[in-house]
Amino acid sequence: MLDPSHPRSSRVLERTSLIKRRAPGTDRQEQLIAANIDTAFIVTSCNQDFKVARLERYAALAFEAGITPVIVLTKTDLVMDAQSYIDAARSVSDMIDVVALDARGDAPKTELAAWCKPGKTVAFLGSSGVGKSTLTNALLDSQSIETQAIREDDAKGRHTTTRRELHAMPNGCLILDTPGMRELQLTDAVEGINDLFADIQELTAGCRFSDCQHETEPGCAVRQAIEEGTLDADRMRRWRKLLAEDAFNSASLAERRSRDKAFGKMVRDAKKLKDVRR
Ligand SMILES: Nc1nc2c(ncn2[C@@H]2O[C@H](COP(=O)(O)OP(=O)(O)O)[C@@H](O)[C@H]2O)c(=O)[nH]1
Ligand SMILES: [Mg+2]
Ligand SMILES: [Zn+2]
Repeated sequence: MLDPSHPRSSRVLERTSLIKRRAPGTDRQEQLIAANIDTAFIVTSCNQDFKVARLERYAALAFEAGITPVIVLTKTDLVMDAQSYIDAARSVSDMIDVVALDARGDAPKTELAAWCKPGKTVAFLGSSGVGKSTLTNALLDSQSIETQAIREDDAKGRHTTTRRELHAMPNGCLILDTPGMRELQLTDAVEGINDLFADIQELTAGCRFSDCQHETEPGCAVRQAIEEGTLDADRMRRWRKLLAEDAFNSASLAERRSRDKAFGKMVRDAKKLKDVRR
Protein backbone atom coordinates (compact mmCIF):
# COMPACT_ATOMS: atom_id res chain seq x y z
CA MET A 1 0.00 0.00 0.00
CA LEU A 2 1.88 3.02 -1.29
CA ASP A 3 0.94 6.45 -0.04
CA PRO A 4 2.70 8.76 -2.54
CA SER A 5 2.41 11.81 -0.25
CA HIS A 6 3.64 9.92 2.81
CA PRO A 7 5.92 7.21 1.38
CA ARG A 8 7.19 6.37 4.85
CA SER A 9 3.76 5.26 5.98
CA SER A 10 3.45 2.78 3.09
CA ARG A 11 3.09 -0.77 4.27
CA VAL A 12 3.50 -4.30 3.00
CA LEU A 13 0.25 -6.27 3.00
CA GLU A 14 0.04 -9.82 4.29
CA ARG A 15 0.20 -12.29 1.42
CA THR A 16 -3.23 -13.87 1.00
CA SER A 17 -2.73 -15.77 -2.24
CA LEU A 18 0.23 -16.75 -4.35
CA ILE A 19 0.60 -17.98 -7.91
CA LYS A 20 3.82 -19.83 -8.61
CA ARG A 21 5.23 -22.23 -11.14
CA ARG A 22 8.33 -24.29 -11.65
CA ALA A 23 10.86 -21.96 -13.27
CA PRO A 24 11.58 -22.83 -16.90
CA GLY A 25 14.89 -24.52 -17.68
CA THR A 26 16.66 -27.27 -15.90
CA ASP A 27 17.21 -25.40 -12.66
CA ARG A 28 14.83 -26.77 -10.05
CA GLN A 29 13.53 -23.50 -8.72
CA GLU A 30 10.08 -22.15 -8.24
CA GLN A 31 9.12 -18.78 -9.65
CA LEU A 32 6.63 -16.57 -7.87
CA ILE A 33 4.30 -14.96 -10.40
CA ALA A 34 1.76 -12.91 -8.47
CA ALA A 35 0.43 -12.44 -4.95
CA ASN A 36 -2.90 -11.21 -3.56
CA ILE A 37 -4.81 -11.63 -6.79
CA ASP A 38 -8.59 -11.96 -6.51
CA THR A 39 -9.39 -12.99 -10.07
CA ALA A 40 -7.11 -14.67 -12.59
CA PHE A 41 -8.25 -13.99 -16.13
CA ILE A 42 -6.91 -16.90 -18.16
CA VAL A 43 -6.63 -15.43 -21.63
CA THR A 44 -6.57 -17.40 -24.88
CA SER A 45 -7.59 -16.63 -28.44
CA CYS A 46 -9.77 -18.23 -31.09
CA ASN A 47 -6.71 -19.54 -32.97
CA GLN A 48 -3.83 -22.03 -32.61
CA ASP A 49 -3.15 -20.79 -29.08
CA PHE A 50 -6.37 -22.41 -27.88
CA LYS A 51 -5.71 -25.67 -26.04
CA VAL A 52 -7.90 -27.18 -23.36
CA ALA A 53 -4.83 -28.74 -21.72
CA ARG A 54 -3.24 -25.33 -21.25
CA LEU A 55 -6.45 -23.84 -19.84
CA GLU A 56 -6.57 -26.70 -17.35
CA ARG A 57 -3.01 -25.96 -16.23
CA TYR A 58 -3.81 -22.33 -15.52
CA ALA A 59 -7.10 -23.26 -13.84
CA ALA A 60 -5.38 -25.74 -11.51
CA LEU A 61 -2.81 -23.08 -10.67
CA ALA A 62 -5.56 -20.61 -9.76
CA PHE A 63 -7.54 -23.15 -7.71
CA GLU A 64 -4.39 -24.11 -5.83
CA ALA A 65 -3.88 -20.45 -4.91
CA GLY A 66 -7.51 -19.97 -3.92
CA ILE A 67 -8.07 -17.48 -6.74
CA THR A 68 -11.18 -17.32 -8.93
CA PRO A 69 -10.25 -18.27 -12.50
CA VAL A 70 -12.21 -16.81 -15.43
CA ILE A 71 -11.48 -17.89 -18.99
CA VAL A 72 -11.33 -14.95 -21.41
CA LEU A 73 -11.52 -15.93 -25.05
CA THR A 74 -10.29 -13.13 -27.34
CA LYS A 75 -10.32 -12.53 -31.10
CA THR A 76 -13.89 -13.77 -31.58
CA ASP A 77 -14.01 -11.23 -34.42
CA LEU A 78 -11.47 -13.23 -36.41
CA VAL A 79 -13.39 -16.51 -36.67
CA MET A 80 -16.72 -17.67 -38.05
CA ASP A 81 -17.28 -20.33 -35.41
CA ALA A 82 -16.48 -18.70 -32.06
CA GLN A 83 -19.13 -20.96 -30.53
CA SER A 84 -16.99 -24.09 -30.94
CA TYR A 85 -14.19 -22.38 -28.98
CA ILE A 86 -16.66 -21.24 -26.33
CA ASP A 87 -18.06 -24.77 -25.95
CA ALA A 88 -14.54 -26.23 -25.60
CA ALA A 89 -13.62 -23.58 -23.01
CA ARG A 90 -16.79 -24.36 -21.04
CA SER A 91 -15.85 -28.05 -21.00
CA VAL A 92 -12.84 -27.22 -18.79
CA SER A 93 -15.00 -26.91 -15.66
CA ASP A 94 -18.55 -26.08 -14.55
CA MET A 95 -16.97 -23.86 -11.90
CA ILE A 96 -15.28 -21.48 -14.34
CA ASP A 97 -17.01 -18.64 -16.16
CA VAL A 98 -16.15 -18.15 -19.82
CA VAL A 99 -16.21 -14.70 -21.44
CA ALA A 100 -15.74 -14.39 -25.21
CA LEU A 101 -15.00 -11.03 -26.79
CA ASP A 102 -13.06 -8.76 -29.09
CA ALA A 103 -10.39 -7.37 -26.74
CA ARG A 104 -10.16 -4.12 -28.67
CA GLY A 105 -12.85 -1.59 -28.00
CA ASP A 106 -15.39 -1.36 -25.21
CA ALA A 107 -16.42 -4.97 -24.71
CA PRO A 108 -13.85 -5.78 -21.97
CA LYS A 109 -15.11 -2.93 -19.78
CA THR A 110 -18.65 -4.23 -19.68
CA GLU A 111 -17.93 -7.95 -19.93
CA LEU A 112 -15.30 -8.01 -17.17
CA ALA A 113 -16.93 -5.41 -14.90
CA ALA A 114 -18.27 -8.02 -12.49
CA TRP A 115 -14.72 -8.90 -11.41
CA CYS A 116 -13.02 -5.51 -11.76
CA LYS A 117 -14.40 -3.88 -8.63
CA PRO A 118 -12.79 -1.23 -6.41
CA GLY A 119 -10.31 -2.76 -3.98
CA LYS A 120 -9.89 -5.91 -6.08
CA THR A 121 -6.79 -7.05 -7.93
CA VAL A 122 -7.11 -8.95 -11.19
CA ALA A 123 -4.40 -10.52 -13.32
CA PHE A 124 -4.19 -11.42 -16.99
CA LEU A 125 -2.38 -14.70 -17.56
CA GLY A 126 -1.80 -16.56 -20.80
CA SER A 127 0.51 -16.97 -23.77
CA SER A 128 2.15 -14.11 -25.54
CA GLY A 129 0.00 -12.51 -28.23
CA VAL A 130 -3.44 -13.47 -26.90
CA GLY A 131 -4.40 -9.90 -26.01
CA LYS A 132 -3.54 -9.42 -22.32
CA SER A 133 -2.12 -5.93 -22.84
CA THR A 134 -4.95 -5.05 -25.23
CA LEU A 135 -7.44 -6.02 -22.51
CA THR A 136 -5.50 -4.01 -19.93
CA ASN A 137 -5.58 -0.97 -22.21
CA ALA A 138 -9.31 -1.41 -22.72
CA LEU A 139 -9.95 -1.49 -18.97
CA LEU A 140 -7.69 1.51 -18.38
CA ASP A 141 -9.31 3.48 -21.19
CA SER A 142 -5.87 4.11 -22.63
CA GLN A 143 -3.45 2.98 -25.28
CA SER A 144 -0.45 3.44 -23.00
CA ILE A 145 0.63 -0.18 -22.88
CA GLU A 146 2.46 -1.45 -25.89
CA THR A 147 0.89 -4.29 -27.85
CA GLN A 148 2.22 -6.01 -30.92
CA ALA A 149 0.88 -8.01 -33.80
CA ILE A 150 1.40 -11.75 -33.62
CA ARG A 151 3.16 -13.91 -36.21
CA GLU A 152 0.59 -14.94 -38.77
CA ASP A 153 1.85 -18.48 -39.40
CA ASP A 154 1.63 -19.90 -35.87
CA ALA A 155 -0.27 -17.16 -33.97
CA LYS A 156 2.66 -16.78 -31.56
CA GLY A 157 3.27 -13.43 -29.92
CA ARG A 158 6.61 -11.70 -29.64
CA HIS A 159 6.85 -10.95 -25.95
CA THR A 160 6.14 -7.24 -26.12
CA THR A 161 5.37 -7.18 -22.41
CA THR A 162 8.59 -8.22 -20.71
CA ARG A 163 7.75 -7.69 -17.06
CA ARG A 164 4.79 -7.87 -14.76
CA GLU A 165 3.15 -4.50 -14.28
CA LEU A 166 0.41 -3.31 -11.97
CA HIS A 167 -1.99 -0.67 -13.28
CA ALA A 168 -4.81 1.17 -11.49
CA MET A 169 -8.24 1.48 -13.09
CA PRO A 170 -10.12 4.73 -12.51
CA ASN A 171 -12.46 2.89 -10.10
CA GLY A 172 -9.54 1.69 -7.95
CA CYS A 173 -9.33 -1.88 -9.24
CA LEU A 174 -5.74 -2.99 -9.82
CA ILE A 175 -4.75 -4.88 -12.96
CA LEU A 176 -1.67 -7.02 -13.32
CA ASP A 177 -0.51 -7.39 -16.92
CA THR A 178 2.01 -10.20 -17.32
CA PRO A 179 4.36 -11.38 -20.07
CA GLY A 180 3.40 -14.61 -21.79
CA MET A 181 4.46 -17.83 -20.16
CA ARG A 182 5.90 -20.25 -22.69
CA GLU A 183 6.06 -23.12 -20.31
CA LEU A 184 3.75 -23.48 -17.35
CA GLN A 185 4.93 -26.32 -15.15
CA LEU A 186 2.89 -27.05 -12.06
CA THR A 187 4.48 -27.64 -8.71
CA ASP A 188 2.90 -28.20 -5.28
CA ALA A 189 -0.49 -27.93 -6.96
CA VAL A 190 -2.08 -31.28 -6.19
CA GLU A 191 -5.06 -29.71 -4.42
CA GLY A 192 -5.65 -27.33 -7.30
CA ILE A 193 -5.55 -30.25 -9.75
CA ASN A 194 -7.98 -32.21 -7.62
CA ASP A 195 -10.31 -29.22 -7.32
CA LEU A 196 -10.37 -28.83 -11.08
CA PHE A 197 -10.90 -32.55 -11.67
CA ALA A 198 -13.19 -33.00 -8.67
CA ASP A 199 -15.50 -35.28 -10.70
CA ILE A 200 -12.69 -37.75 -11.44
CA GLN A 201 -11.37 -37.45 -7.91
CA GLU A 202 -14.82 -38.46 -6.63
CA LEU A 203 -14.92 -41.42 -9.00
CA THR A 204 -11.65 -42.80 -7.60
CA ALA A 205 -13.42 -43.37 -4.27
CA GLY A 206 -15.40 -46.09 -6.04
CA CYS A 207 -12.33 -48.01 -7.28
CA ARG A 208 -11.93 -51.40 -5.64
CA PHE A 209 -8.31 -50.76 -4.66
CA SER A 210 -7.41 -47.62 -2.76
CA ASP A 211 -4.10 -47.36 -4.65
CA CYS A 212 -5.76 -47.99 -8.03
CA GLN A 213 -3.71 -46.59 -10.93
CA HIS A 214 -6.82 -46.76 -13.18
CA GLU A 215 -4.92 -48.85 -15.71
CA THR A 216 -5.60 -52.58 -15.62
CA GLU A 217 -6.95 -53.10 -12.11
CA PRO A 218 -10.30 -54.86 -11.78
CA GLY A 219 -13.15 -52.83 -10.33
CA CYS A 220 -11.80 -49.47 -11.51
CA ALA A 221 -14.59 -46.87 -11.33
CA VAL A 222 -12.67 -44.40 -13.50
CA ARG A 223 -12.27 -46.79 -16.43
CA GLN A 224 -15.86 -47.90 -16.00
CA ALA A 225 -17.00 -44.28 -16.37
CA ILE A 226 -14.98 -44.00 -19.58
CA GLU A 227 -16.55 -47.19 -20.93
CA GLU A 228 -20.01 -45.93 -20.04
CA GLY A 229 -19.28 -42.67 -21.83
CA THR A 230 -19.73 -40.43 -18.77
CA LEU A 231 -16.04 -39.52 -18.60
CA ASP A 232 -13.88 -38.33 -21.50
CA ALA A 233 -10.79 -40.52 -21.86
CA ASP A 234 -8.62 -37.59 -22.97
CA ARG A 235 -9.63 -35.57 -19.94
CA MET A 236 -8.69 -38.44 -17.67
CA ARG A 237 -5.29 -38.71 -19.42
CA ARG A 238 -4.65 -34.99 -18.93
CA TRP A 239 -5.58 -35.31 -15.24
CA ARG A 240 -3.05 -38.10 -14.77
CA LYS A 241 -0.39 -36.21 -16.69
CA LEU A 242 -0.78 -33.11 -14.52
CA LEU A 243 -0.66 -35.16 -11.33
CA ALA A 244 2.48 -36.99 -12.49
CA GLU A 245 4.17 -33.76 -13.53
CA ASP A 246 3.26 -32.08 -10.26
CA ALA A 247 4.60 -35.01 -8.24
CA PHE A 248 7.86 -34.94 -10.17
CA ASN A 249 8.36 -31.18 -9.84
CA SER A 250 7.34 -31.11 -6.19
CA ALA A 251 9.80 -33.90 -5.39
CA SER A 252 12.69 -32.20 -7.17
CA LEU A 253 11.85 -28.91 -5.45
CA ALA A 254 11.78 -30.60 -2.07
CA GLU A 255 15.14 -32.15 -2.85
CA ARG A 256 16.53 -28.78 -3.80
CA ARG A 257 15.16 -27.14 -0.66
CA SER A 258 16.76 -29.73 1.58
CA ARG A 259 20.01 -29.48 -0.36
CA ASP A 260 19.98 -25.68 0.00
CA LYS A 261 19.30 -26.10 3.70
CA ALA A 262 22.17 -28.54 4.08
CA PHE A 263 24.43 -26.19 2.15
CA GLY A 264 23.40 -23.26 4.38
CA LYS A 265 24.22 -25.31 7.45
CA MET A 266 27.61 -26.26 6.03
CA VAL A 267 28.41 -22.59 5.43
CA ARG A 268 27.30 -21.63 8.94
CA ASP A 269 29.33 -24.45 10.47
CA ALA A 270 32.39 -23.43 8.45
CA LYS A 271 31.99 -19.85 9.64
CA LYS A 272 31.72 -20.98 13.27
CA LEU A 273 34.85 -23.05 12.85
CA LYS A 274 36.68 -20.05 11.43
CA ASP A 275 35.53 -17.88 14.37
CA VAL A 276 36.76 -20.50 16.85
CA ARG A 277 40.12 -20.67 15.09
CA ARG A 278 40.50 -16.92 15.38
N1 LIG B 1 -8.76 -8.78 -34.02
C1 LIG B 1 -8.37 -8.83 -32.76
N2 LIG B 1 -7.09 -8.58 -32.44
C2 LIG B 1 -6.72 -8.65 -31.14
C3 LIG B 1 -7.63 -8.98 -30.11
N3 LIG B 1 -6.96 -8.98 -28.94
C4 LIG B 1 -5.68 -8.66 -29.24
N4 LIG B 1 -5.53 -8.45 -30.56
C5 LIG B 1 -4.28 -8.14 -31.28
O1 LIG B 1 -3.34 -9.18 -30.99
C6 LIG B 1 -2.01 -8.68 -30.90
C7 LIG B 1 -1.37 -9.08 -29.57
O2 LIG B 1 -2.04 -8.42 -28.50
P1 LIG B 1 -1.31 -8.07 -27.13
O3 LIG B 1 -2.30 -7.35 -26.29
O4 LIG B 1 0.02 -7.43 -27.36
O5 LIG B 1 -1.08 -9.54 -26.55
P2 LIG B 1 -0.31 -9.96 -25.19
O6 LIG B 1 1.03 -10.49 -25.61
O7 LIG B 1 -1.15 -11.06 -24.60
O8 LIG B 1 -0.22 -8.77 -24.30
C8 LIG B 1 -2.15 -7.17 -31.08
O9 LIG B 1 -1.88 -6.88 -32.43
C9 LIG B 1 -3.60 -6.89 -30.74
O10 LIG B 1 -4.11 -5.75 -31.39
C10 LIG B 1 -9.00 -9.26 -30.49
O11 LIG B 1 -9.87 -9.58 -29.67
N5 LIG B 1 -9.31 -9.16 -31.82
MG1 LIG C 1 1.48 -7.89 -23.45
ZN1 LIG D 1 -9.31 -46.88 -10.66
